[in-house]
Amino acid sequence: MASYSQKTYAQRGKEHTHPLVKELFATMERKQSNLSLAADVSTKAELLALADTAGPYICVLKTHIDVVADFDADLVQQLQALAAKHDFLIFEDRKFADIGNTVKLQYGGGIYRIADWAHITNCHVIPGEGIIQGLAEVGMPKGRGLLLLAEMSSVGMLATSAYTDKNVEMAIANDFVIGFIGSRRFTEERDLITMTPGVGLHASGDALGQQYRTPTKIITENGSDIIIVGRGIYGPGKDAATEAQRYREAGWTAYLNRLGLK
Ligand code: 6AU
Repeated sequence: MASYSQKTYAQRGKEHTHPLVKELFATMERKQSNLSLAADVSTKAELLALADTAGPYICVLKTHIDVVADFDADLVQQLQALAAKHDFLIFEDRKFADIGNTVKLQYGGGIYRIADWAHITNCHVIPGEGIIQGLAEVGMPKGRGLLLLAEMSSVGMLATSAYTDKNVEMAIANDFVIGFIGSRRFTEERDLITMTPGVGLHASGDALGQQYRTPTKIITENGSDIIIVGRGIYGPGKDAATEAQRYREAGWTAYLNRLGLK
């Protein structure tokens, strides 16, 4: 059987059984985009402006909602309106890491009520499989999906070898898991997606351990599905609309090259 990374996003969407992943692949195909924007800005106005500017070029908006100083319920409503206007999904990069019972409370409640509006969220499996079960109890009935942090992009990260393999095992065994954060395709057992952060066309890293690889490396060579780009798009001196278009083009070209279509 051909690797999933040799199939088109459209084909994978058709064959997939998870409605959210079907929707994600269909969005990617419609917009010809495998770009997710990491919108790490600290005010409501900045986040909404960035989502509106980059919205036409992305398949997924990734948020860190707890860095927004003036967060309120209206921000969520406006983000949802932008998601509808520009046709993208929302991924709250919460990186849950506690026992099942606690993450249930954190995911469904509190100020942010993440499960009410984020199509996708992610977690570390350091506490064991209970974290997935706890999150699934809240997210499954709402049609949400979970990514496991099988690897990280930073210097000296500890998610390697046996730990990464455990992530893959747990992902295969749990229907609520739709894929991974990591640098490559991890399994052919079922069609689990990979979203990759630490992607840049020019910079090699930052002062705090972030490391950047190119879309070609990540998509064409490593078989990942979606590139996550933050400061490469909105960093100092950058025009977010121009950069979002550039990264969309780079990510899509890398995908076509992988399929041998370009
Ligand atoms: O492009 P950057 O470096 O400005 O932003 C990268 C984004 C940030 C990180 O919180 C996130 O990607 N990230 C993650 C995610 C997505 O879970 C994991 C990781 O290993 N490295 C990483 O940078 O919002």
